[in-house]
Amino acid sequence: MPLRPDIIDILRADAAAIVILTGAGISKESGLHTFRDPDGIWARYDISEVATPEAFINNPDLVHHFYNDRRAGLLDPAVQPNAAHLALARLEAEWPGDVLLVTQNIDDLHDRAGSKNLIHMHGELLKIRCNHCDLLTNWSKPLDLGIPCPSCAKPGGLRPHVVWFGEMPLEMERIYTALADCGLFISIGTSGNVYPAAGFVQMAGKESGAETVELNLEPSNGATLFEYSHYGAASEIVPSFVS
Ligand code: BJW
Repeated sequence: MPLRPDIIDILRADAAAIVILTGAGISKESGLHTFRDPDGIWARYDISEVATPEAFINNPDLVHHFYNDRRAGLLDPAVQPNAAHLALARLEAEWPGDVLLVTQNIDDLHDRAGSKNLIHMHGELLKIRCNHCDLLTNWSKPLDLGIPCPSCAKPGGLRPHVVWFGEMPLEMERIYTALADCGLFISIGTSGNVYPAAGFVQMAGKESGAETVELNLEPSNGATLFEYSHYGAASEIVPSFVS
């Protein structure tokens, strides 16, 4: 259904709790690649070779190369939060009720834009963790197998702090609680291919009675599950929807 122009004002008056899910599309205009678009990351890499625990066991050098490249790309000074990231940070600061931003993105553009109540459900590119001692460390350099853990000093255990296929996304209990309590669920820049995130719209809408809105370049896999939708570039449609 086309977006109702007054919906955000009605919900603002009710101080409804909002849960926002973002995906790679929101960072596209900041200069980062999406995954499944024709020019996306999975057109250049085989998912099973870089984004599974088995890939890291079989070919850790390739997996480190993949994330080292993306880390360097994220740290390029030209890559900055765009108008959509900034609009969501403003919404959180100004909205009379709770706003939880759940991102599937491992970039830090929401953090840099100023969002505070933020969950990185698929991890963070600028963090690594040690498989031996579980230490989580901020990391902005290339990583390789030979680097010992800064805490336990053992080699070979450091890995990107990201969630691969078959691994449990982060902070799921907090996300499910927020979905059960929200009055509005907004999905932005995600193709709806990857679970459990692709199932959030049904939890918020059918199970919790929230209004559901999709803001994306094109209809996602789950487009028919949303009550309202608006299609276009995130940097244009997100600021105009939330302000
Ligand atoms: C624009 C735009 C512009 C372009 N403006 N828009 C059923 C239930 C539960 C699990 C499964 C299930 N069936 C299968 C599973 C397992 C699996 C899965 O989902 N597989 C599918 C392929 C079917 N899921 C998992 O393994 C997950 N773990 C798990 O399920 O644990 C058990 C569990 C069970 C029950 C409850 C809880 C847990 C883990 C998934 C890990 C995903 N990891 C990746 C890579 C790691 C991080 C990284 O390297 O970055 O995460 S895959 C990749 O896809 C990445 C992304 O976060 C994720 C989603 O991609 P996203 O963001 O949607 O990007 P695209 O490219 O697909 O879409 C971009 C969109 O933007 C497009 O629509 C464009 O049109 C649009 N766009 N420009 C606005 N300017």
